[in-house]
Amino acid sequence: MRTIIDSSFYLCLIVFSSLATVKGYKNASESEYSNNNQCHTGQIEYKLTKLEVLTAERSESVKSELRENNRRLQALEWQNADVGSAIESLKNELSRFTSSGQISYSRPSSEDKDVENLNEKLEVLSKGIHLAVAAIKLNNVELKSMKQDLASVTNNTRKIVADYHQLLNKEFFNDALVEMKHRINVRHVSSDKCNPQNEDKPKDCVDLKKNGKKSGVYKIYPDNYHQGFMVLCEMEASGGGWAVVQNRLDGSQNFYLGWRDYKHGFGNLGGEFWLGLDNLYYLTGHEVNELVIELVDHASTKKFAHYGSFSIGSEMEGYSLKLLSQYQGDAGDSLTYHAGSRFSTKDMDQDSWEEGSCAKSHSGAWWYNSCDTSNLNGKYLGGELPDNFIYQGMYWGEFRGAQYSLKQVRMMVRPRDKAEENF
Ligand SMILES: [Ca+2]
Repeated sequence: MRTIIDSSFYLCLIVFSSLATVKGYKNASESEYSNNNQCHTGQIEYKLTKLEVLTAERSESVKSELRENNRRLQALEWQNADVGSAIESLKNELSRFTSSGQISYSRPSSEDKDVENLNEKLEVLSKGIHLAVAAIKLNNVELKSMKQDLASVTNNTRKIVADYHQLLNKEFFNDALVEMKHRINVRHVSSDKCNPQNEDKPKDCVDLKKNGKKSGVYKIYPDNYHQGFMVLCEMEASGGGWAVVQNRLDGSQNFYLGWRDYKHGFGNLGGEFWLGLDNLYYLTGHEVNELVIELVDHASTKKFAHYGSFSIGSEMEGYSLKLLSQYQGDAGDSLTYHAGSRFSTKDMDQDSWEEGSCAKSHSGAWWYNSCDTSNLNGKYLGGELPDNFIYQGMYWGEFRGAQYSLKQVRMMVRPRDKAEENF
């Protein structure tokens, strides 16, 4: 019983220390956010997962202790029952013996003294048995109370384990992180509003175009990312005011890269590059954008696909293609199949193909479903491809099919309701 109570107390300690740890993480993370506005979600999530595993192991050990104690209690009950039945049979034995003793009173007087002694002994023995029976009754009462205690401890432990699981599940932490991020963003936005200098800063390429800027690389400061980042703005094509998200034109940049590269962006804004999923989220995550994709094949045929509504989710949402609609163009729609899918890379499989990885299988990184009708971060292979290279190239299914690697691709976004000229 003592062990069980100790275990419960220990589990309480774990829960409270976990709470304290969560609080600690929260405070630490918040301060990191405040200091440099960098989201260390990955690191925090890793620590939380580790904590989850550790505490789950501890809880399992408490449960196993409880099981062991239940087993011991059961054994004690059985033992007690054995003792009870042994005493009962002894009592019967004694009663028979007493009866035979009483019969001996009618025997000759020379044996009277012996019989008297025998009866005295029997009396003592009988008292002893009564005492033993009383002790057993007491023991039974104690056992009953022990069982009640054990049930109550088990019940409490179950409640603690349930509370603690609820506390430690990932959803809880994700919610906490999202809330933290939101609060920090709000703080930054409000501090931007208090700072008149920020009012003049361009939030996107449309602002720069309104200020008469030509195509080129500029630093922009989206509302939800006050530190800003560099972006290539296209001011002439398709009405201008476009932020270029991806540019491929000669195969000089390797695009078969991992999650961190796609998250932060890579390449040269003056040549081939991927702007980065974080930046794409800052541009499109909080307001509806337009997306235009320009495609050129090796015969210099130019096509385009335009989507009137486009937005991607945060890293927490897997940078999912959460809004994509209103297609128009002459290239055909080879992206709607991917709407709603999360982004996948060779080291981060978030596609809908359960048995394998689309990113690995098709040598790219994309909003793979299971798997693709376009693969614009696929290999830069150059034109028609042999059968065994199907889906491997930088392709757009509706334009030249999956067995053709295009010559040039450019993806661009701009806020839908801000642009001066319609597409
Ligand atoms: Ca998969």
